[in-house]
Amino acid sequence: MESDLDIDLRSDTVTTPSEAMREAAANADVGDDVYRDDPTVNELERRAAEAVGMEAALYVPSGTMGNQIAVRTRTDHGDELLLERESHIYRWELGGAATLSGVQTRPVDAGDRCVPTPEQVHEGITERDLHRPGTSLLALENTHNYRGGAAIPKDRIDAAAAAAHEHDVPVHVDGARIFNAAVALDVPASDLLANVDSVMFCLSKGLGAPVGSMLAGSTAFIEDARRVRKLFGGGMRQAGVIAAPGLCALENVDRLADDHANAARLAEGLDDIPGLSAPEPETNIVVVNVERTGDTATEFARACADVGVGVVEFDQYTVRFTTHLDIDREDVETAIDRVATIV
Ligand code: TLP
Repeated sequence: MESDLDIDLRSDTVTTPSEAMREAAANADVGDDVYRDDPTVNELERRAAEAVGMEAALYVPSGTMGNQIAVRTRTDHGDELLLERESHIYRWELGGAATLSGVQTRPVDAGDRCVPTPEQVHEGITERDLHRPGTSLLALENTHNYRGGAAIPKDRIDAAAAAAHEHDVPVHVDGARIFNAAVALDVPASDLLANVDSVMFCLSKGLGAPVGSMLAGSTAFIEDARRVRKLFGGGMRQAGVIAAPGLCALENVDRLADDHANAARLAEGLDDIPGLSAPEPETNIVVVNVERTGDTATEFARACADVGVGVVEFDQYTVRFTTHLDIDREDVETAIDRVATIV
């Protein structure tokens, strides 16, 4: 089913590949990547690892698969995975940690801090004994999607990671939008990740690639992760065709600042509409509370779709608007005007 949304703010995943990306795909040098023979994938993995300051990286079909490979690589059946209550891995990955890795998840409510405090980490980690399973991974998220694209500063990540490391528990970051965090905080992504053990980031979100995510970490971790990717059915062959647009996507980091500025304007305009409440966003995600309009999020999202504006519902009374590469300032102003007509 094709979309009639001419201003599609449902997600930053909806971008279509640029001409440069299509050309790169058409001209990519390829080989069988399961034999590690694809020069374009190899180059993407090298550049991606460099971009996040890790030793090695693995190209995976999606962010979900990248996160789930990290969980499976780090855990054994019956272990515990410590994570945040509103994290993507916990809420939106179909319980994959349980079904694919057989782990028990232990959610912590970090509130607006988005990352558990060191005290919460110490308290949340269980040491293996006769009765208790033992924690083998802490997962964090940056930016934090559900909490409005919040960009988590380095000191908060480092504090949680240090607490986990005291128990020899490694730390994975779901950095689907790590470069949005880096741009918003004006620090290199590698600084934000300097004290964690692995990161997944998406090429297919704000960076604009049609498909693909990267999992990065130590060389030994990525070797293990490569086997798990195969196990999960993610071993790809002449993947250079899709990795080539991914290489173009790595050039789109700095321009994320435009998406953040557009999101700020969008939030301001929506917040001015009586009945809507839209706090100032830190990155490209605007979470709007619609309760005072008398509509539920479902009704509001449907009304937005009727005027060609795509949004997604988050909760009973909250909807998410996301800016991206295919949305310019004029689209933002038009979206605000159209939403004003339906409230
Ligand atoms: N999130 C999607 C939806 O699933 C909600 C979106 O439109 O934002 N981590 C985070 C923080 C994410 O937001 C997402 C995608 C993923 C992982 C999964 O990535 P994909 O969709 O590539 O599997």
